[in-house]
Amino acid sequence: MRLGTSDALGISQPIPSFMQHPFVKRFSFLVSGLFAVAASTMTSHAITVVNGDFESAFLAGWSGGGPDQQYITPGQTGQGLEIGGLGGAIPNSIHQVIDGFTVNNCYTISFALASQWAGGSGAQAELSFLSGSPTAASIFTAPAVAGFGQWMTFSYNFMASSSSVDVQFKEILNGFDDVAIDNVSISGGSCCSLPDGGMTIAMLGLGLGGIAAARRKLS
Ligand SMILES: [Ca+2]
Ligand SMILES: [Ca+2]
Repeated sequence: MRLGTSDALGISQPIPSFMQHPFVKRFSFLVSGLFAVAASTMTSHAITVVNGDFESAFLAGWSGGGPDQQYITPGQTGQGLEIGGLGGAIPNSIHQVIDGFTVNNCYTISFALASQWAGGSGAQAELSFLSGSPTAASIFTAPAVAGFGQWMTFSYNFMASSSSVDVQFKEILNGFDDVAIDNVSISGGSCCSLPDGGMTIAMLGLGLGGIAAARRKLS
């Protein structure tokens, strides 16, 4: 890898002045490695959930649903989507293949849920990854307030094992109740809380330690 011409990402960059220092030139392989690691930890891609706020046309961007399976509801903001639909507590689902992920990076998906009937302890939705992520499914319970009267925002961390992840929300039978969803969004693109993230930080530390050790040897 040649410094100053292109980095590991193939992007041309000017040579920083400190790169001309004899010490830095001698141990450029360490510095370049450090730059590559730093670049990988800072890489972030915008992740777009199509119609994540459900303000577009009915079910635009989402698959798996249909008329009499889902309904537009009052939302957390604007309008939301009732996942279960007709009659109450029908385990219907919606899913969307979302692109733009970096493999082995972790992300946070956020979404809001509300109950239609609040006949029990609150309507429930299961979040699962049909493909593109090894992260386990999880069930979330909306506030037990009828008429979609109270929304709660949830967040869940997951790892991408593919550039495309198929995200599904499914109604879970929890008494006679239907769950509504709104404001699905995804952020992140680094691995801070998962094992890979720890390894990246450790590698960064090793890189800094290596340079410090080399500096001590020189002096
Ligand atoms: Ca909305
Ligand atoms: Ca219903």
